Amino acid sequence: MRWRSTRRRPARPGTRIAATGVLAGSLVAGLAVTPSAQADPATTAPRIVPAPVSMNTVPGQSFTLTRHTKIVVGSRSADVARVAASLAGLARPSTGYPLPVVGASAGAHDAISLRLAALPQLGTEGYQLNVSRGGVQLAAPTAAGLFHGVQTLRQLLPAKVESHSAQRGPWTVPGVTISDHPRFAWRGAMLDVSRHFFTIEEAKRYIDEISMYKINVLHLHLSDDQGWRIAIKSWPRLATYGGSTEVGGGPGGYYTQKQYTDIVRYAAQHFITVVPEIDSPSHTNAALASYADLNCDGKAPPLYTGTSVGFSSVCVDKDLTYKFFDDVIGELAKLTPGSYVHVGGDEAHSTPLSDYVTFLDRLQPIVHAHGKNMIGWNEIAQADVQGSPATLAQNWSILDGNTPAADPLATAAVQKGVQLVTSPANHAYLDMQYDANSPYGLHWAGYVSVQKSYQWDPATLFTGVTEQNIRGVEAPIWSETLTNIHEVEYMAFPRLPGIAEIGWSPRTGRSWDEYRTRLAAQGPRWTVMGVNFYRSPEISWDAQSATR
Ligand code: NGO
Repeated sequence: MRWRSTRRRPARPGTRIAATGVLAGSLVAGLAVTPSAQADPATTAPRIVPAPVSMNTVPGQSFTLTRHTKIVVGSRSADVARVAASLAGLARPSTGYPLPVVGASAGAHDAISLRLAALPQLGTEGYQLNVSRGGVQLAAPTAAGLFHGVQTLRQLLPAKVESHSAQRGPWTVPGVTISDHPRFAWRGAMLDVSRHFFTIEEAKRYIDEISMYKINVLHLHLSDDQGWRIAIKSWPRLATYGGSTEVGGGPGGYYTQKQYTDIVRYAAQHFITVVPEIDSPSHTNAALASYADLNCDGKAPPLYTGTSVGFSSVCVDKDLTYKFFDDVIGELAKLTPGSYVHVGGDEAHSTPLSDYVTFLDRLQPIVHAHGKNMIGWNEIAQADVQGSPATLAQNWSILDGNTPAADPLATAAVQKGVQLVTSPANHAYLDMQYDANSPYGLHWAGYVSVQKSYQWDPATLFTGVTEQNIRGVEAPIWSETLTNIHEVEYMAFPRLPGIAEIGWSPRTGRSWDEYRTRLAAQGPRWTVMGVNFYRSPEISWDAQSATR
């Protein structure tokens, strides 16, 4: 696609800064902002990621929190009350203010007010945020919208609001009017907990971090050759034996069903839907090692701790194989409120194509029988997949990102009415190294700089695929080289917010030069939060980001 560079024309104070022209943050009143180490909050349009659909800055107006400020909940809804509580939980420790959560009768003066409102134009996740001298008014059609609005409000407050200890104010929110809603319904992040296991605390920390950028899907890659990570009661050895190692031979681990439910619930509180993946028919060595009967020759292979792919396959001819997936998907479906189960389907190099198609054609009805829709990696488009019900194919091809290319699997999916989730490996794979000096990561899809991770668009990846064929975007993070959440953070930040923006913000007006000035403002926030981010030299980070 053709990237429009930021149009640098002067803005009058109060100018509407909308995505159809110039995105928020690119302009100072009367001055273009160049990527700078420091931005003066008094004169700069707020730098929000993902960029809101529209933002008016209101000069001369701002709201400063005081010890009398209250959080007013204007709707009787447990979900809204929870969103209010999360805002209070964030801001109380750092401001030192009581910030009581109170009902609408307390009045809206000196308050942050949250209320549900009939605003159908904002869809199921949008919100409106108005900041004026008297307070902050946040309105949305759903609690999810209010939650996303709170994430924007966080970025309007000084970075130190993220601190767990009392900080000095002032806690000033600039005067703005924001109207915002997402471009795509699916804005995902994938965590591979199979190659290396990540604890529930680590999974929750990642949920905290991705939800700040309005990600709404957490895809958990729960099984692979190196480890099975979810307890299945009808096949207990999957977890106890198949989960007992990981890449490099460490002890691995698995989630009990109660722990998995805890992650799902925690994600839901952040308006994130968990999509569990059981990879098949390849990437199944951990299962094949756990149960000899799943193998065509009846012999269990040893556990695997290397990093090869595509060597394992379930036995497509055995009925037991389908009983196995029926049991596994059945248990998982009961634990998963979201409507999707991911069945993998990638890199089945040791499964002949006809067997692969037979397998997928039998697997899809099993997913549907348990009341779920199916998503798989784009190879599933070779089978008789059905767009109705809403099967999805997750494309992970290497693509130019700016010039549409013919992609046979994407074409096949779309011809079957299947929508795409786009994860181009050379742009969206967060496990790719930034450059040759990156201490972790792979580079089979090339090096993925921050700029490269941002400069692509889902609607212009493929020839013959339009925006209507696309459900959204997803940033996978595979963990062959990543052993803990700090290493995951280093790969995800600062690239994940850019993928989140591609999923949320309008396409028109996005430009790298403008984006990098907004991204620079995230550095101090992550520094305060203790997020281990890569201080890429591509970004002129705001000063407070440097300290470590
Ligand atoms: C590929 C492969 C995974 C690897 C990953 C590493 C897909 C869909 N299958 O992506 O097994 O872990 O690359 O980047």
